[in-house]
Amino acid sequence: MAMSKQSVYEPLTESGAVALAVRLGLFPEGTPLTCREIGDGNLNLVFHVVDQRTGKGIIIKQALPYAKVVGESWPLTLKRAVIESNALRTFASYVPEYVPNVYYSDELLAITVMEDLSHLQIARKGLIEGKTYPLLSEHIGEFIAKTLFYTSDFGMNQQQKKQLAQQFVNPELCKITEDLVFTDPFFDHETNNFEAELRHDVEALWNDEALHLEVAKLKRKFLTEGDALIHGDLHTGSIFASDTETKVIDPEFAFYGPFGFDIGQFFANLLLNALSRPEQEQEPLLQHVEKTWDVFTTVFSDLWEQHNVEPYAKTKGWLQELLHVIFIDAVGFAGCEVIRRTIGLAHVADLDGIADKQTRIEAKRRALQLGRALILQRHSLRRVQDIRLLFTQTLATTY
Ligand code: SR1
Ligand code: MG
Repeated sequence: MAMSKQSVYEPLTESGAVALAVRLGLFPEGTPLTCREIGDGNLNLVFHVVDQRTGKGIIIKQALPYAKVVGESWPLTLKRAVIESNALRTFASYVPEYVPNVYYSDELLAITVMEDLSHLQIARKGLIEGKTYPLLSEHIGEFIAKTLFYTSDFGMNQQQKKQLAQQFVNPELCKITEDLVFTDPFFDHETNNFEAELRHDVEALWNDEALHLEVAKLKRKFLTEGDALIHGDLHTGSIFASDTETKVIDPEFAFYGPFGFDIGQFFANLLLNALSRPEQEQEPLLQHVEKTWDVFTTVFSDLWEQHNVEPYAKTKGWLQELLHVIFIDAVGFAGCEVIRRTIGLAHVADLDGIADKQTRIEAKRRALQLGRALILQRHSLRRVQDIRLLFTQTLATTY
C-alpha cells in the first residue's frame, strides 16, 4: 500500500486517522467509520477505527515526537515506530500466533497500522481485576524462547544476525531503560516518584553499596550484551490476553540485548501483580513465573537440539550453562524492574491502584524488599521455584 511521497509528520487526529484508513483502502469506499483515540500508554497515540456495520476495526498507532507520560519537554525519536513495525514483522516470522498482523507502516508519519485486538484485554488490567489467564505463561514462554533463539547466533546465520542487529540499533529507547530501570531509582534522581512514607526505605536503597555493585553489573549486561532481538519492554501492559489467546504488542524498545531481559521484565510484572493481591490469590502468579521458565527452557532446548547453527552446540554442558546464566540474569533484571515500577518513573497500576493507603505502602515496601533480594541473591538461586521462596520471605516481614 503506497502513500504519497510528500507525507510529512504531524500528529493524527481522530478524523485524520479515519481519512488515513480510507486513503489506505483498508475499508471499502463509503464504509461508516468511527474512531477513538484509546492510547493509555506512556508514549504514543493509538486510534481505534471501526466499521459501524460489521464491528470490524483496525488500530493505527502513531509515535509522538516526545514522551507523552512527561510532555513535550522530553523529546523522543520517531524512529521507534519503524523499530516497532520491523520488530512485529520479525517476530511474526517466528511466532505469528503471538503478535498482531501489521497491515501497513509509514516511517515519515511514524505510524503502524495493525490488527484490532479489542476482543482481548490488556493482561495487566485483567490481572488487576483478578483474572488469571491460564495460558499466559505457556504462550509467553514460547514467544520468548522462539524469538530469542531464532534471532541469536544459535538460531540464524551469524553474519545475517549482525546485519539484523544493525536494523535494531535503538539508542534513545535503550537510554530510557538504562536510566529509568538501571540508574535513577538507585540514586536521588528527579525522575523518581514515591510516597513520603517510603522515603526511609528508598534512602536505604540509595545508600546500599552492595546493591549498587550488583545493579551496575546488570546494567553493563544491558548496555553490552547483544544476544538476540529482544522485545525490550515486555511488561503485562505490553500483552493482550484472553483465556485462550495471547498477543505481544509494543516492541518499540526492541534491540539486540541480553537473553534474560524479557524474561526478567515479565517475571517482575507478574510478581508486582502478586504483591497487589490478597495472599490467598497470589498462587496463579507464582505458577505463571514457574511455567514461563519451564516452557522457555523446554522450547529453547528443543530448538537448540534441532536447529542450532553453532558448531559448539553439542558440546557437553554448554546449553545448561547458558540457561543458568539466562536465569540468573533474568532474576536480577526482574529485581531492577520491580524496584523501578515502585519508586521510579512509570509506575504500575497494580500497586498504585491499591486504594487503602496503608495496604498500598506495605505492598510497595514488600516490592522494594523483593526487588533487592532478587538482585542480591540471584546467584544463590538454583531453580525457578526459589523465586517463590524469596517472595514468601518478603510476605513474612511485618512492617
Ligand atoms: C518515558 S517512557 C516510560 C516507560 O514507558 C514504557 O512502557 C517503558 O517501560 C518506559 O520505561
Ligand atoms: Mg509500551
